[in-house]
Formats: sequence, structure tokens, C-alpha cells
Amino acid sequence: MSLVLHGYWRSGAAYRTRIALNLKNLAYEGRTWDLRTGVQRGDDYRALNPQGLLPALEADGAVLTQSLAILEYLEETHPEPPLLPRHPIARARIRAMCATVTSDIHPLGNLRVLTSLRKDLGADETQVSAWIARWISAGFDALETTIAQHGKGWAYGGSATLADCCLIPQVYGARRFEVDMTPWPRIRAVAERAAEHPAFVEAHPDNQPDAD
Ligand SMILES: N[C@@H](CCC(=O)N[C@@H](CS)C(=O)NCC(=O)O)C(=O)O
Repeated sequence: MSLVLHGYWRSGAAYRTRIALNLKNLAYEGRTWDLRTGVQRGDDYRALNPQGLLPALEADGAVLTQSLAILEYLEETHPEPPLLPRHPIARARIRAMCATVTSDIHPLGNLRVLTSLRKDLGADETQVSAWIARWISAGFDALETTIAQHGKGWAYGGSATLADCCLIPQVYGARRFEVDMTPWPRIRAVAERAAEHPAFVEAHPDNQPDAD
């Protein structure tokens, strides 16, 4: 199966997808769309994803969008190694951790939201930074508790799961916006573990060919 990932080195949602592809040992071709230019809102990209958001994955003659749907697709089509455990309760908890990042943290710090804060509401950079930190903190406080309950070296359990695919890019985003990570030692420990894992290292934004 040939896979084409439409992404951008700094896109957190594309970063999630790269981690999952690497954990599944799936080769893919990367195509980059520079978010800074607004090209994701143009006709060419909207023909792939009408939402104008990265990533999109071409797979099996289809174009898939929404990173979490893509992650689930990869899990269903390539079950080994599993990124979700077998037990339904564990699966639901991991999906909840993913949703904390993808539904409750990431959308509030997305480029189009920050642009709107600046342009429509006149927010300055101090206010924008406080906004980003506020929503990351709310989500990370909850994830720190869940990791304390269920993490055994990774965000959930003793091997990498979809929760780590979502968490690690959000840690990158927090560090990029200079959010103080001191309150979350368990999240930091998971990030340190990921920093040693080839699938995560190869997916890191700084290691992408379009990074500048
Ligand atoms: N829920 C979507 C979010 C996608 C998303 O927001 N992508 C960002 C990059 S991380 C984007 O394309 N932003 C473009 C913009 O804000 O104009 C997903 O998980 O795929």
C-alpha cells in the first residue's frame, strides 16, 4: 500500500501521524504545505481536505483527514505492533487521553485561533502566550493524573500507544511556546522516554526535510 502524508514539519497533528506511521514501520512519501503562507486554505490543498487543515493521508486510493481518524485507520489496517491494548476499558481510557490533546488542548492553540486572537481581538504576544499556557496547563494537569494512575513508562501502560502519539507533539508545542513544564514530571518522563525511541526521534519536527 503506498502512503502519502501531506504535512508540515511544525504541524502537531502531522507529527502525531508521523509517529504512528513510524511505530507501525510504514514507509510513506511526504509532501509539505507551508502553513505560514496560508497555502493550506488554497484550492489545491482544499481539494484534498475541504477543512484546509493538515494532515491528510493518501492511502488505499482515498484521502483521509483528521489525524485521530488516520491513527485509528492505521491501527485497524496494520494491527502490529498494537497502539491500542485489547481491553475495552483500556482502549477507552487511551482514546480519552488522545481526545484531551486533540479536542481540548490543540484546537485552542492552533494557528487559525491564534491568528484570530491577534487580528480580531487585538491580543498582544503576552496575552497570546498566556492563552496557550492556560489551555495546555488544564489538559496537562489531567493527563499527569491519568499517567500517574496508568502509565508504566509510557503515557498508558508499558509500551507506546496512541496516547503517546498525541501527547508527545503537544509537549513539543508546549516547549515551543515556552510553557513551564515543571508541574508535570510524569509527562516529562514520558517525553524523555520518547526522545530515545527511533520512531519518535524520526518523527520529530527538527528531523523533517522541510524543517527550517
Ligand atoms: N483536528 C485536526 C486538527 C488539524 C489542524 O488543526 N492542523 C493544523 C496544523 S497542526 C493546521 O493545519 N492549521 C492550519 C491553520 O490553522 O490555518 C486533526 O487532528 O487533524
